[in-house]
Amino acid sequence: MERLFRRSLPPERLVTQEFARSLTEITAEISRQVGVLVDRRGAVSHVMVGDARSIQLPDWGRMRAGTGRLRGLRLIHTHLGDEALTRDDLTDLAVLRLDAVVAIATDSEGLPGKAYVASLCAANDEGASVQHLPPTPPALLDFDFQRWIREREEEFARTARTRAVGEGERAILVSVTAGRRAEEHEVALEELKELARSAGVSVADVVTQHRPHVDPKTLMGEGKLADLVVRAFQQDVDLVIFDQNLTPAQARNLAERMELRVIDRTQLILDIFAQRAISRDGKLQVELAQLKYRLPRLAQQDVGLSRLGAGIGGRGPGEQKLEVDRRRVRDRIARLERELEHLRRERAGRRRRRERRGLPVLSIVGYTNAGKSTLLRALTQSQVHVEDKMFATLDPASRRLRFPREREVLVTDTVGFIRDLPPELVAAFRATLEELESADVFLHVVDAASPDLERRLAAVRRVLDEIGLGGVPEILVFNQIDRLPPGEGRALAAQHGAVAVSALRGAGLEELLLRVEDVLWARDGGMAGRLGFEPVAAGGGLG
Ligand SMILES: Nc1nc2c(ncn2[C@@H]2O[C@H](COP(=O)(O)OP(=O)(O)OP(=O)(O)O)[C@@H](O)[C@H]2O)c(=O)[nH]1
Ligand SMILES: [Mg+2]
Repeated sequence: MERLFRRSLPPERLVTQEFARSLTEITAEISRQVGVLVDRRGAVSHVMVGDARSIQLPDWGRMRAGTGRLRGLRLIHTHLGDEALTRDDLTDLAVLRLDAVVAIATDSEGLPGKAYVASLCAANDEGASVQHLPPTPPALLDFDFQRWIREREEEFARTARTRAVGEGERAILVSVTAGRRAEEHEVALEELKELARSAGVSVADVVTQHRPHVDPKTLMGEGKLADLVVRAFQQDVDLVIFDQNLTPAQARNLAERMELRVIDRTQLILDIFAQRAISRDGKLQVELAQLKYRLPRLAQQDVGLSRLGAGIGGRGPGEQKLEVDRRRVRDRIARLERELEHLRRERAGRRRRRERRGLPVLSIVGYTNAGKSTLLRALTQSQVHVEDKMFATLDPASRRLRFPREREVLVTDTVGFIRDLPPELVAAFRATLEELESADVFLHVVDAASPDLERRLAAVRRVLDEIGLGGVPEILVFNQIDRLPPGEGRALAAQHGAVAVSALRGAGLEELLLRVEDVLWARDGGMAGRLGFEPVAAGGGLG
């Protein structure tokens, strides 16, 4: 085996008959695969022995090649029989960005049979990223290897350049489910795409897997994971986003297997929050949520590193540095919590003063992107920020709204809700959500055109319940009815006892205001009766 290290190839050859033979001879002798990694000068840098069916490459976690570039090493190994490249071979090719992978068949006399060669190429329109050469004996692989590899690298550099222009990060979205119904799954994926778009990430590809049980280590099965690795290379993505929340261990396993940044839906949402936060409160809350999310992951990283400590990877942050990191994160969390508590008290004071002035508070709540801010704008002719992105609003905004008879209310708009938010995240936004505690009535805004309406409604009510505000009176507002066929929005709203509006077009607002008056003041004046108001649920005047 040692002597393999002393072998070398002429720099202009991918492989030679003689070189191949030195590998197949050993393979025939020991009935195991034998492989070498060869650099561009033709020198052997690693020698590996596998078993009869596969061969393991050195673990290069930390030595990842830069994007758009090849590693400058090719894998030349033997197969016991005449067998094409395996999925493992192709995965190694993609993950390690090898110059090429060559499998040489070993014949019954221990001589080289055909060589199977694959190399990476920039993803073309057909999506092909792996190029196979026709199987031939190694002796016939006599093209100019140096030139061949140079052309490939130039092609990579070209595609890397074209995509750097005006494009954000690219991601593959992944969803692995067990048990969820197909239609529900579809909706969840659409939402994930929407979240990605809101974060400024472009979606290169979507991969889904449905299995009886999710794998506790990596969620997806071995084969699917290997496919994902190849696709990630093919699409030249920067990261992979899972719809399912990943445990720290899963996130690490996946990142290690793919040598790519792997995040989950929660992290994506946190990222959007971080991009949006403007107020001091908002910024502190996002940072707190991010740190709380990171802390257990730091601990996890530590376990990983001590395991790797014996071998490669000793150059990474050591045990001590991580301990320091963890302590610093904990200190920072404590500081942020103190500061937020201080801001919270200030806000509570402001709220009390407001309450003393006796203004009723109407809080707009609802799923993200339902049109809450648009409704605040429409009701109060104000210029709050509206955008077709999830979580456009992070900081609460309040505006006065005047009713007849000198009556005034305060309308507040705040961060939207979303399904399956981890409790830590909700906790981090306590300060903002507390704003809702002074609400006399919720205007619960629903995007009536959403295919997912019922679930969104339920998700919002669940969060309100969780923060102890499930008992506050609610006026259900079915917004965006202009996006539905005429009459449909109103009918749908009527089914749910909701007011149908189009905040954007200003339709249905009068009915909404009447309903508000009714809920706020009916008890002490019978307002509704006098204004001739009829509840929408009864179908009065709508449709
Ligand atoms: N067609 C139509 N679009 C609307 C209506 N109301 C809001 N929109 C659009 O929906 C998108 C989201 O509106 P926002 O008011 O920002 O929604 P939001 O609920 O405040 O969203 P977040 O703050 O992100 O939670 C914007 O593009 C609005 O123009 C409506 O009645 N009809
Ligand atoms: Mg908003």
